[in-house]
Amino acid sequence: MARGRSQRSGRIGLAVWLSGALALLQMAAAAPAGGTHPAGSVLPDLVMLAPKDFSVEKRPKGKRWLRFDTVIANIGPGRFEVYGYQHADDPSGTLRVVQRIESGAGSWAEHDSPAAMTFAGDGHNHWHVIGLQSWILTNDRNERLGSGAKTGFCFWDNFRYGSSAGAYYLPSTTSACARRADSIVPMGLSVGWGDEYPSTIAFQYIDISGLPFGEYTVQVQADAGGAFVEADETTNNLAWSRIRIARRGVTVIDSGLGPLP
Ligand SMILES: [Ca+2]
Ligand SMILES: [Ca+2]
Ligand SMILES: [Zn+2]
Repeated sequence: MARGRSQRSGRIGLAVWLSGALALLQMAAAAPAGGTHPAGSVLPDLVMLAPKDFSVEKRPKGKRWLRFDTVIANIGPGRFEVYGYQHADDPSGTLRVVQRIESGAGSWAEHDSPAAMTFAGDGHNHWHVIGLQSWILTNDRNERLGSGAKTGFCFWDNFRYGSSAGAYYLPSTTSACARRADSIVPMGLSVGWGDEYPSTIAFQYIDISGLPFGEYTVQVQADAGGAFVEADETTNNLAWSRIRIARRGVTVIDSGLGPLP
């Protein structure tokens, strides 16, 4: 979620951010989560909602960005809670990520995740988990034409998705996405809460420069790298919207939860 729109990070910062993010994604793919957690653990379950609020932003030199809104949510039964910490073996500013899993009766187990956190890089002065969401643009033959510009995600309870309880994970109360006094960086999603990324925030787009007007599909996935343990790791991590991009704008033809039909 965006909290600031400052654009202080320059071109060098962006380059570092992108190369680091790619390397970390490869790490995540090489070491999927599958570690142990106690029997009876109460796991989170991440889902994506169908992308929405599409528009095309015209950029200098004829470039065009397809912007849209994404929401990741936790439908439970357990909380989705992580924290980042600096390990002495890692470059300064790249945090390892631990998933905390409710193991019943108020106790928690800690599960090393192959994910990583990095700071800022998108103009936001907060920490992000790399690779929590992935987005691709495909044509009607399901060929991949583009992917999301945003690779880091700071998440907390800002989109109600079925819960009647109040938000718990917040920047103001749980220091979500900020380094606490004890130097860890916590993030989380309560059961029945999600995190919304409005279409206007930094890097919330797929570059469609050079693509003709026509029909396309935007597919979104939570935890594509398998970094986090969930109650359901499969189809509910996916969602999609079929869109028509025309001179006058973008319309949604159809959308759905789960894999493409
Ligand atoms: Ca899931
Ligand atoms: Ca997962
Ligand atoms: Zn951010």
